[in-house]
Amino acid sequence: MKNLRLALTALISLAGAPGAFAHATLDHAVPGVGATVQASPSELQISFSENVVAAFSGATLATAAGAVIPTGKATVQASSPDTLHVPVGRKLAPGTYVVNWHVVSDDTHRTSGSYKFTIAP
Ligand SMILES: [Cu+2]
Repeated sequence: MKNLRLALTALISLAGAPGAFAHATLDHAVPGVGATVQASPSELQISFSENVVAAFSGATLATAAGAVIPTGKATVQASSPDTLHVPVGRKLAPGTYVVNWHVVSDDTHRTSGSYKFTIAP
């Protein structure tokens, strides 16, 4: 195990990423975690404690009743590598929505979780 950790540390150092071995946990989001907003968002912005790998990360959106809302491919911008951008496929009606996210962080660890937000014009 020690050799594996050393090998991973070397790989991550080569990739130029921070060497921290912390899992990516949810830091904040837009719309906010548990927040009530007036307008339907055109995208979800989900920020983590670590940088995330877009190719292995994403989020699904559903109504409180479980109806899935189409979302686009998650992207990460170079200027904010800890933030996932997930396009929302259509205008959302008033109500409460559930975001289920999953990410792979720079340290190759996978984490997931969920949060809600409400639209109330
Ligand atoms: Cu980790």
